[in-house]
Amino acid sequence: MLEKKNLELLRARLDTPCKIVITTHHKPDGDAMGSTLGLYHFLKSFGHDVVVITPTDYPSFLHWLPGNDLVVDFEKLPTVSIKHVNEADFIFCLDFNALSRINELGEHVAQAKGLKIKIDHHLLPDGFEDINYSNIKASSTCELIYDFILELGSSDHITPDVANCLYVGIMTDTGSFKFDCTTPHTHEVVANLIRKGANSYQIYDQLFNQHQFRRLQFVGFCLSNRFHYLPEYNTAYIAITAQDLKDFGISTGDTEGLESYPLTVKGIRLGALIIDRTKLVKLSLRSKGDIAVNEICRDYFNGGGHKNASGGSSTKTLDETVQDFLAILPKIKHLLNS
Ligand SMILES: [Mn+2]
Repeated sequence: MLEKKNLELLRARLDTPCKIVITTHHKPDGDAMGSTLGLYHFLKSFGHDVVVITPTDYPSFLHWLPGNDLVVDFEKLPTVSIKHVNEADFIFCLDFNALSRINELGEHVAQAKGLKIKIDHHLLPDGFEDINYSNIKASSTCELIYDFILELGSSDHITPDVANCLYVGIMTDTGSFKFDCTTPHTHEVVANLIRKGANSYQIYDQLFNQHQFRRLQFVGFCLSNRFHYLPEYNTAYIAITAQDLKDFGISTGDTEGLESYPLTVKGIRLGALIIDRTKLVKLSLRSKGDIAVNEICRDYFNGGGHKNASGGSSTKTLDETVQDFLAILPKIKHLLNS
């Protein structure tokens, strides 16, 4: 909930056209792009001058989103991006809780004069913002954007474009409504988004039925040759080499979804996807119940996220990173086997 003074301040200042920047975490996912573009269309409907700036590029399965062509990629257009950040009256920071999550763009946001509003659902925020609209119990940032719009009393500005964008983030961050974070409120929000014009079938089709055939072959290869099953620890992981990615012509977005396979095995409570991205080895951890993978990512892999879904990285080799991961298992065996 917004404090009354902040609600009044936002209502008053958003009443007259102003300059707004919306940004989100690096390598944006469905929730990051859905929330930034959903808020973009919402704010545009008031006549504001709005720019979405991403710290990096994002996967092509999100490029169909309305407004995609207007997104400014900081890595490609740093000067333009910095100018927008410096001139903005408002900077909305969505789906991240620490400026380190937006790379170098963070330094510019930190010193910008505009009012910073954070809307997010991650644990352990670092408090860089002026106004905080966060809830770690929310399924997604998109769900929070919906709540934020309602608190402003502007649900009549939820156009089909806004509704479609917000639906995307809720659908992706809840694993199509199957993760623990999916609440009755989540379903109420998506019901209203469908009423406002979100096309749930079309969104599903755009998100999940657009793979290249080689991507499916790659998934088959990983499940047959790169899948490791450790029943004594109720753990399974997939480790992918840089050469594997090369052999199948795999880009960043193509590995999306692989991290959920380990947990589909009966009895598995901790799953990892470990990929050698050449410069860094990236880890995506998933868990069930009380196994807090955000703590594992924070303590061992310079990362963080949600309790049951987190990410991190390592500067060591793939083999060394796998060994580091395996070395953690005996320490948490009591949790894995409880
Ligand atoms: Mn999110």
